[in-house]
Amino acid sequence: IFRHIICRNSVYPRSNVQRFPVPDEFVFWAENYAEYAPPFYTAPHIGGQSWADTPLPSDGAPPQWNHNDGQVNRVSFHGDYQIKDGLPQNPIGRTGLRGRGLLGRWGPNHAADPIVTRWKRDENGKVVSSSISGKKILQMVVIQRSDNKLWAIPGGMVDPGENVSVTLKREFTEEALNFSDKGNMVEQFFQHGEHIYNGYVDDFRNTDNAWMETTALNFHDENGTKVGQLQLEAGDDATNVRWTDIDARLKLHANHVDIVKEVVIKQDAHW
Ligand code: RP5
Ligand code: MG
Ligand code: MG
Repeated sequence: IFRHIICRNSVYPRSNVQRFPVPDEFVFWAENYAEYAPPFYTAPHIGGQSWADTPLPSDGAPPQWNHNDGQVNRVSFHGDYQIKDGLPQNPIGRTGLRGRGLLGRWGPNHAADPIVTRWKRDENGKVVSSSISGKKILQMVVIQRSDNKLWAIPGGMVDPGENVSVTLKREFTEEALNFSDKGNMVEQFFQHGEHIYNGYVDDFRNTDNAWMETTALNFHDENGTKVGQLQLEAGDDATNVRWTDIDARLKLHANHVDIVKEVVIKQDAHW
């Protein structure tokens, strides 16, 4: 069973709040952890933001937990989550921190991750295979995140009322093409995605009451003549962008490598 790691035992990002230590054996809520006393923290700057919920607990009507009202999707891919003391509970388990931290929503915060791939080619345009596995080498577009400096899938949050298919193309255009509209080719390219993953992301911002979930699709440029030949340019919250070879040495933000690995299996590529 999956246990989150990245969202435990560290100082919470952009703060000096130390998470309460959560050893492996106490991650799941079902394990009794009597000493557990995590601090409560919500980053001050998210107050009043249009993309953020209002503070909890409050006297007003609570958000519609486990429900999608067409604007905000509060449904988790992991089934109905519990509400404890008025706050939604992380479906994977303890993170050492209560509150929302840097996340706007209580409960699931839905993101979308476009995995844009092409085959590695030599200078003559011939596809390169690994001398070890004999399999073709995949390349993908990665961006360097400005918040933690880690390379990552160019993903982002689903805006209120936005269809995930729109988020996938929008975030790629913002972060890897610096908002430049490359016209119909990119539009067409993003209409043919292969579904890869729906669910929890082990993101460094997760808390006991707010967590990231994503929808990841693979957009593959088989001949390298579409997005595979575009000039990339980092934009928005990305400080760098590049094509990278995919293999067992790849290190990415959160547990993005687990998601990328699924693409490798589907494409029967070198790992
Ligand atoms: C990740 O954070 C998700 O998988 C997605 O890539 C990203 C969304 O957050 P922002 O990039 O908008 O910060 O964990
Ligand atoms: Mg973004
Ligand atoms: Mg992003």
